[in-house]
Amino acid sequence: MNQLRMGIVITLLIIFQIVLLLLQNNSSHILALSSHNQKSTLLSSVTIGSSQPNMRNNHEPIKKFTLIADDKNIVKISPDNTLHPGGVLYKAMTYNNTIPGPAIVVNQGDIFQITVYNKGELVHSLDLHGIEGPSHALISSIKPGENSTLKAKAEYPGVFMYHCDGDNLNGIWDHIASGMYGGIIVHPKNERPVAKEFYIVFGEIYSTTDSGLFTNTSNISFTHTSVKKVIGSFDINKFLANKPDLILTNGMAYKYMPLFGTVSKIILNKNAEVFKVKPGELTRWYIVNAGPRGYLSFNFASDMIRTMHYNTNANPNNYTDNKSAINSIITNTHTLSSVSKVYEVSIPPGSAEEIEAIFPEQGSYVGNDHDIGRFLQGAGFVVLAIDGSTSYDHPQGTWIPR
Ligand SMILES: [Cu+2]
Repeated sequence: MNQLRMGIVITLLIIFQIVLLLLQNNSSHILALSSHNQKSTLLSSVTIGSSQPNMRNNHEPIKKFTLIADDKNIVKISPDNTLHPGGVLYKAMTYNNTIPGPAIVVNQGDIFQITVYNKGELVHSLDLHGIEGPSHALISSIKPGENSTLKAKAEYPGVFMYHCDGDNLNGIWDHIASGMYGGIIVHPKNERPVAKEFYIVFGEIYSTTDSGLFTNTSNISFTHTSVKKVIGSFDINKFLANKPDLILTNGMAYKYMPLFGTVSKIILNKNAEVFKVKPGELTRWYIVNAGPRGYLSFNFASDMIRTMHYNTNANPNNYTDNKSAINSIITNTHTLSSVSKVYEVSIPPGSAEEIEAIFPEQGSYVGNDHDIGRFLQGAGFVVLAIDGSTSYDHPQGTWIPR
């Protein structure tokens, strides 16, 4: 009986020891977590900086975005068509594996955070337009395998470009021309009417292997087992001569353009997705011209557009005389300051425009660059106004959340 009691006591002691050990392990795990949290909090407060006191005291949740920089993606930048037999491949540089990078969407007044992870072999970075101060607008020189974070406040409504600066501007030409760009959209505080909204980014390609229209640049050698594909990369001489090979719309030339011609057709893209809208509905377009060199002369054929500009420059502290200070206070609203109805708008490289349009009747309209050379190189997209269009039939990657 005593032996049985002793056995029970010993068993209980062993169980107690095991439980103790488990608890110790758990607490060290919790400790590790809390020290990790502490580290990131410290990092955050350093990033915020003392020049932005209103940011430090803001308790609203921070919107967080992640961009993965890479330079090893091979992308198809032209479909196989008459102009580019076999299609065109290019060794791109990307955020989140796509040209363009994702639309970063925030509301005016939001505090947001972007972390860039460098998954590539080169040094990458981030340059946000529409944000003031290098500590908020820039992440410079992230080495392969490393990451870095910026925090900013979205003060100015509208649409702006973001892009890679290479290694502190060294290589900025290559990195933008190879696809490291996208758009940041800041919805204004004063809510505008509901519209169907779209994101489109134009960008040029200067490729080492492209020798012009009607030339097959996709294959170099056929063996009995394989077809070797030619993959282009950045051509600095074409870039300096301002001679792009293709103009991409959201990462591909002719992406949304099925064909030219009615009587005599040139098929551009058998798999083209087109933009669909309802006749008479309000549509809003965030159009970025990533360049890196050419101007975009944007219009919708057979329609008028409205360009939306916000009054964002009126800080009374920046004015020295009384009159301009008073004027600036009156107009310091950050609201829509001018709406112009025009046929065409010029969008310089590195710039972007918020455009509204109503397509009045059923039919097909073409958003295009009226530099017709660039249009031939891919800078156009078809908009189909049809009654059956819904709020959800966006081409992939072009929808802008509210
Ligand atoms: Cu880069």
